[in-house]
Amino acid sequence: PHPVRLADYRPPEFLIERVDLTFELDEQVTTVHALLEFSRNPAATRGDGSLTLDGEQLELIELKLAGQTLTPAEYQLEAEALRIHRVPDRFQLETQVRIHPNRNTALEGLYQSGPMLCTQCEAEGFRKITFFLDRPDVLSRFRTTLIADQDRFPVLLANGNLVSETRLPAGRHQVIWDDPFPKPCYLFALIGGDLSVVEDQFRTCSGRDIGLRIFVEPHNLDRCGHAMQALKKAMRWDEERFGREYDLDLYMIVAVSHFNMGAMENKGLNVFNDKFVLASPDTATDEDFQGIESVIAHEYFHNWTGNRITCRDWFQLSLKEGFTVYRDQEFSAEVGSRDVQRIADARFLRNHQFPEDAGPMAHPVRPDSYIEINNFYTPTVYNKGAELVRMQACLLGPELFRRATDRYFERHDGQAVTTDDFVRCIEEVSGRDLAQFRRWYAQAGTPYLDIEADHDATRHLYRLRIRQWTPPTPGQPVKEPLHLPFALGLLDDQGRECPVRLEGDVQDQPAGTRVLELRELETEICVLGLRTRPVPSMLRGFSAPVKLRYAFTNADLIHLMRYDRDGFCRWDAAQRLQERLLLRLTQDPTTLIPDDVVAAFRDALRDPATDPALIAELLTFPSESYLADQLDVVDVDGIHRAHRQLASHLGTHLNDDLMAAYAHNQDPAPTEVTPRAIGRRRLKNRALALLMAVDGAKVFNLCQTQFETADNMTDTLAALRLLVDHGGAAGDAPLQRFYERWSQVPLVIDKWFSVQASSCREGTVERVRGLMAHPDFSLRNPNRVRSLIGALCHANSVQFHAADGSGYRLLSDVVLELDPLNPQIAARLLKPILSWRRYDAGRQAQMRRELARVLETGELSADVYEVASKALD
Ligand code: BAL
Ligand code: ZN
Repeated sequence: PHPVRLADYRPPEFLIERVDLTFELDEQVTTVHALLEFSRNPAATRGDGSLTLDGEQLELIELKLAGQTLTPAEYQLEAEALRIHRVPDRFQLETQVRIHPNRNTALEGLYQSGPMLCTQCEAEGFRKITFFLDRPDVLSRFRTTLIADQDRFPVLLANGNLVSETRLPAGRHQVIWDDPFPKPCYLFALIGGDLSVVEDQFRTCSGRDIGLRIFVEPHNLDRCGHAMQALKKAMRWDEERFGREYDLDLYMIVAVSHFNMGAMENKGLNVFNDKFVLASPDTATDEDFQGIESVIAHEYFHNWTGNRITCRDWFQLSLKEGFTVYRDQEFSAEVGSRDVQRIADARFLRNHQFPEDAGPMAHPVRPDSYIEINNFYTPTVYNKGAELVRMQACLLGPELFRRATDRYFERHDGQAVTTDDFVRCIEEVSGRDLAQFRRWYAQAGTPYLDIEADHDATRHLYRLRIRQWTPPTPGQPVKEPLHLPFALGLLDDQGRECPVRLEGDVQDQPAGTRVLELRELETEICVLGLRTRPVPSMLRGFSAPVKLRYAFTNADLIHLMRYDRDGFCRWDAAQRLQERLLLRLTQDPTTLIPDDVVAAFRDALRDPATDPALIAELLTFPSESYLADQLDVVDVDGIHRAHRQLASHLGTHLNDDLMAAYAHNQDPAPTEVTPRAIGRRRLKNRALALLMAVDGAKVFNLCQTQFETADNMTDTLAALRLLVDHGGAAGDAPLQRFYERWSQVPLVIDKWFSVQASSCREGTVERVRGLMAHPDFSLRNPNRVRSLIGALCHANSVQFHAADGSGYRLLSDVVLELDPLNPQIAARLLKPILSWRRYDAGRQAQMRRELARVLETGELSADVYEVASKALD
């Protein structure tokens, strides 16, 4: 397969103004009739007079140009294209093709999910539905006619507004939809099925009433309430915060059980992985509830950032994804806790994006080449992309940033644009030059800030020296300095905020955070008027996605943990203390755990003024995979042992306080999912986990009782995980009971698989192999694959990296079996062995062998080929 390069971008030679599609829907054979109005694009250079359309796995039945059937001599049909040798400047093209939804296991294009038919077209799935210019810069008006058996497919949906519904002979019916907004074909969607609907309404800021509908299979009807509430909140928030009003009269969401991604923002007809729609307290965890709220909001926000303004090409994916993730993070921060949200953002970046930047698939937020675009729906494009938007918002401040986004929406509505166009709006409104900032979009890798400080007690001067550098990444050996906001606070020895006064300040500085800007390789910040040495609180709010290195003393970190007003820095201090200890314990299990550190965690537990959710975060250790990233050679077993050792130490020395926190946060309203109730449950279950790290019948019984009596899934699952991890064979009975209780609810059975696959219990790899033969397991359902194979490979370092290589073998066996079915999911699974270079020689050899085995095997998809070959490069 050949790479596609940003440098080769050319505007499309033809545009398609109108698209009229008629589907005769059937699981086995669907006929797609397309009437397309082409015209030459005046902005493009003229080619050789031919037209090339994208098309894959389409059986061509009819091809007419301007009403005339074309003879085989007039066109050429290739595996992935249809070339018509000669076309005029303006013409109508008519095609008819056959496709086979029930054979579509890749879940791109039109496919069957259980009893339903549904579509997924982003990024390049529309070419599996009909011949088209399948690229995001071709925007067309779509009209869609759906014809199907009335009994099997009573509900027929497509984008836009409903035009008509007609009964047809022989038990069939026809429904016509029209979307007045021009859109790229990746936003096309249709649904056919026997679905029930939950309806509601939303009155927009201008007084228009919008019909809101969530379609699900009938037995799921009572689990849509949370999603509907989230949708209404998101619609209001987008009006208030970004001035964005919804445009169509109808907003539809459909939940499907087979879906590669989380959800898809198709215009007016979002298709969702049912995991991000369906919830009731007995079947969904707090995390699920929060995930639903944020994904519902994310897809809704795409209506403006993605749909009304879309991407010129797929290299610009972060234009819509980075901005939309920023918007959903801000929404979650405002409806929940800003500190806790920011901690979650930072943790995600550290656990997933930083390792990507440090591995063989490292790429800029705006990549400059790809083999398979599906491989670039990544933490870098999404989450680092969101950080770039956030940094620009931080540099401008809220008012100017709002003016800049207003300008962006106004100027580019209805267009397909680039990340550069976005930055230009920021520059124009603010009058700032962001030329250097733009490097963030083009340069891969995580920058380091190496910081040193000294205090001059006679001159009352505090000096910070900051050196920034970015390690090389594949294809980018040399890195340039970046422009970034550095939010700084200084705490005195009583924990009070000091003013950050700099030389040349004309105004008095209030005490508190000051946002400074770094641009140079080395920057010196000289703060005046400090009699005593302060403790620096740096990168407040995680003001830039960088790795900060500074020789904090334990006392500094304890001080920040205790006094910092900035939730991120408080958490970061706790993380640094834990990381330091865990890495020392990894190297030497006899390392002493200092009493003052234990006392700091005790103080956090006892602090009545702190949100329980934040206390839970302070007590949650850096993940084993994050710790692995901090070592030159990963010590899988040492890290796991250190994790258990620290948990057990805290469990022992904080026993009374943990017990008290557990008892105090036994929720009086166990089925409530408010941020407060969620935070209390989180703290309670973190306390339980630390207590369970110490052997003892009393706590084990407590955990068992929680499992048996809990009436919400958060508590049930937290207890089940602990019983399985710590109970050995005693975990089997609860697992069996859980299965029997929930065997009819697939999303809960996903959890049953995942608890077993992520358990640190010996023999997990073998058990996962056994579970692959379980009647409920299927490689054809991505949620199932993620819950079993994904959980083992991505969330269970110690078992997956078993020294005998059994985890790697299982992974490559699955990838090889899955690739012909669903390449997108197969390629994603490979992630944990891409960084093989970071392990010991024995594991390296085993991972390399499995990657080579994958690469050597017959016909690989472009998806898997790209990932595996880059890893071995
Ligand atoms: N556009 C793909 C799914 C999402 O990011 O919303
Ligand atoms: Zn998105």
